[in-house]
Amino acid sequence: MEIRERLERICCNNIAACTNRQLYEGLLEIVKEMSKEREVSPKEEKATRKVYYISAEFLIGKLLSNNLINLGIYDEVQKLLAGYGKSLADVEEQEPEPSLGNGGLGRLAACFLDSMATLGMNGDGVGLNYHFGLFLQKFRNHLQQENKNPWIEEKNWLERTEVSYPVQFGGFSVRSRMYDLDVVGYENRTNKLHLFDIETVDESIVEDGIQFNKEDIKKNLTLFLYPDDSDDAGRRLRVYQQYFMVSNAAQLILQECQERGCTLYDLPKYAAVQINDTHPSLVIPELIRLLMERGIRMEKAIEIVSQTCAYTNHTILAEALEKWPMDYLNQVVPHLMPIIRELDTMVKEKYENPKVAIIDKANLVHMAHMDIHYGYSVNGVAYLHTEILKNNELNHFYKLYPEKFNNKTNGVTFRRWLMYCNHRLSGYLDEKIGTGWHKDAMELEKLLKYEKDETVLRELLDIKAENKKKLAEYLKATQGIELDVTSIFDIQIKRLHEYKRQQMNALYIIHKYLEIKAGNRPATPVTVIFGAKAAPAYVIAKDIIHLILCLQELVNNDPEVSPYLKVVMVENYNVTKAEKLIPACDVSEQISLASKEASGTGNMKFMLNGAVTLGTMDGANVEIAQLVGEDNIYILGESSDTVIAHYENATYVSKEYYEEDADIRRAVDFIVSDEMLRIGNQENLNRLYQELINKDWFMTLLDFKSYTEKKEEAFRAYEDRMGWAKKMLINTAKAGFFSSDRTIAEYSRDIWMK
Ligand code: 26V
Repeated sequence: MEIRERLERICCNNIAACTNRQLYEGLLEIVKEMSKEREVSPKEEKATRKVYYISAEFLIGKLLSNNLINLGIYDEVQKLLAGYGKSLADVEEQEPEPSLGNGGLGRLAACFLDSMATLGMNGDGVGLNYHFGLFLQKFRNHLQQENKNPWIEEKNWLERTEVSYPVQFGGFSVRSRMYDLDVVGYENRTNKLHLFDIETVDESIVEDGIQFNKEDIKKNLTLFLYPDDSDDAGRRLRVYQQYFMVSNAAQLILQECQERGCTLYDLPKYAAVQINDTHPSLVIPELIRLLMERGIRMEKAIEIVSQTCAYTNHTILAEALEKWPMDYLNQVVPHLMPIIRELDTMVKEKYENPKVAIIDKANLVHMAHMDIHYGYSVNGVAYLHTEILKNNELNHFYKLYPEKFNNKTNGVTFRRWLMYCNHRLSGYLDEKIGTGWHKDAMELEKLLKYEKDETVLRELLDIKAENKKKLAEYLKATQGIELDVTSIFDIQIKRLHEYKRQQMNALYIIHKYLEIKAGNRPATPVTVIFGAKAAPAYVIAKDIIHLILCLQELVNNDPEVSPYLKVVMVENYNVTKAEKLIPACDVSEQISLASKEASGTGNMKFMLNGAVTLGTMDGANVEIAQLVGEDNIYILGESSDTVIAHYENATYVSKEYYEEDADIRRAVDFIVSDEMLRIGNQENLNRLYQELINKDWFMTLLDFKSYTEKKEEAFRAYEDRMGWAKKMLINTAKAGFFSSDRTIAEYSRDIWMK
């Protein structure tokens, strides 16, 4: 049946009279039906090894438009609605965004699911059905406020399934329920994202903001993503969540394998389990336990599981590498402890070095160590990151198992991050180089032949200008902020963390503000845009948000400065906002302290959409620089080697930079100036000031000088519009390598189908 007829049936034969809500719900049903038709039954399955991508986060974003594109009916639906005076964009506004992730790691998992389905692979995601996901951010009195973020409406994308498993915790047990989301590949098969939940969850126990009783596991287990882990109860709840997730995953994997005729001894032939960071690491002892329960002796079970599980590392930050106290594990999963102890004993018998032990002297269980010893692959997420793992962070392990280590540079799905979010550019590329790039991203290189074509370069500038206008309208409507669309849009959007150094960007704003005050006005005005959520218990990150919000007020209301410089902090930054911000960006801020950003994926999305990177030699920026060449990227700051040496020898002293450089001192002192204190809070601003001078663990002041110089250089280059457009073109043309289709093909070749 035609889409129009189907929609009419749902909308009582009168599409023009339908509300956007009705249209959304109607399209949701149609898309669900159509995705079902693309499911592959186990019998038709070609590959015997199925991928289970287990992850605590899947930052999938809104699904309607993405699924329409992947089903190949986006244009048709858009035209159909337009014919009745309706706008698909307005209909999309009806859909709540599921915020089932914190940032890059979760969004990567979502891109990977898209690519697996697009490449026709048999691969599902397994995670948790958080009812409120990541908190909803509001700004009040220049501070971040956290609120719950419900997304599961009566009509939604989730399908309740018949699958339900018992999960045993210390002292009590629960029953799970599996909900499925369809993962529609681009013009290809439909896979599943399995999200587990329990039926006793009680949304009403959430008090003001995001507070709730952390001890009442049966009521709170799947309420929030990463509940505040600043206290013991919060941390324990994370262990409950993690075990609940992996016990369900393990039971599902064994059930599906057996349904496909696997003897369990053959498990590695039927299943590849990818452990996305250490949150799902307990899947290793859980699978061993379940195999033993089914009559396989321990040694054999360990061997089977070790050939089934592979681990991806996403960070070298010590505080993010999970180590759980034995006390917690004894309480939450006592039945796993004999297995974990045995795994540790085997390691200790084989290797003397205490640094590779699973259980350390302080009785902490190192989750990554368990993954490396008892998984068959360990991968980093960008070239530099994997090198640092091999040569520094995980060097002891690399020496033991060099063959397990491999790199898989991250990627992003071009369906969402170009075709959907930037219709104008995507359509223009189709005209110029054909549509082959939709499936083979390397075809974007065809654009290079227009490098010197002034008409094309001008078109690219026009498209960017239109996208900037559209963003300005959106920010005006949603946050009441006026943007100068002729200004340079300089954008930094990512989780708030000291290592990402939003504070360095804020110091630049102060510097620029004072320069403009002194009469040094930029040729083209600049708009510095931020979007970031800070973890609720991360005090300094929240102070940095406070600083930015105070600067927004100060700068934008200063008539001497605001014609030349504006500051915008976008509220509740999420996938939907990223989709609007990225196409409108001129300068992409990727200024992490070298060695600390494992990869970054925003950097890839910006590049693809024709922004020029201003960044450090960190994560995937290194590969971007290699691809586009030094004329088409602005690189600043010290190298990862220098930074690593500073940490090793404790040679970085921020106060020295503060005392020796007048510009740095002027900018840092301004944080606690009278102007700022009139707007902001002494406590927050002073704490941040002290932190920068006395600690600055992530070395902001180290790169400040180089940063301001490079940023000015980039802004100067922007004046040559044709020269800049050429840089934009080269960035888009060279972005093909960063398609998650390429990344997934590599995972498949080197890890899953090996
Ligand atoms: C986690 C935590 C949790 C506790 C508080 C501090 C903290 C700091 C960082 C993290 C990061 C967890 C792992 C993660 O999200 N890594 C990101 O993974 C992306 C996909 O591979 C990658 O592009 C980012 O560079 C990396 O930061």
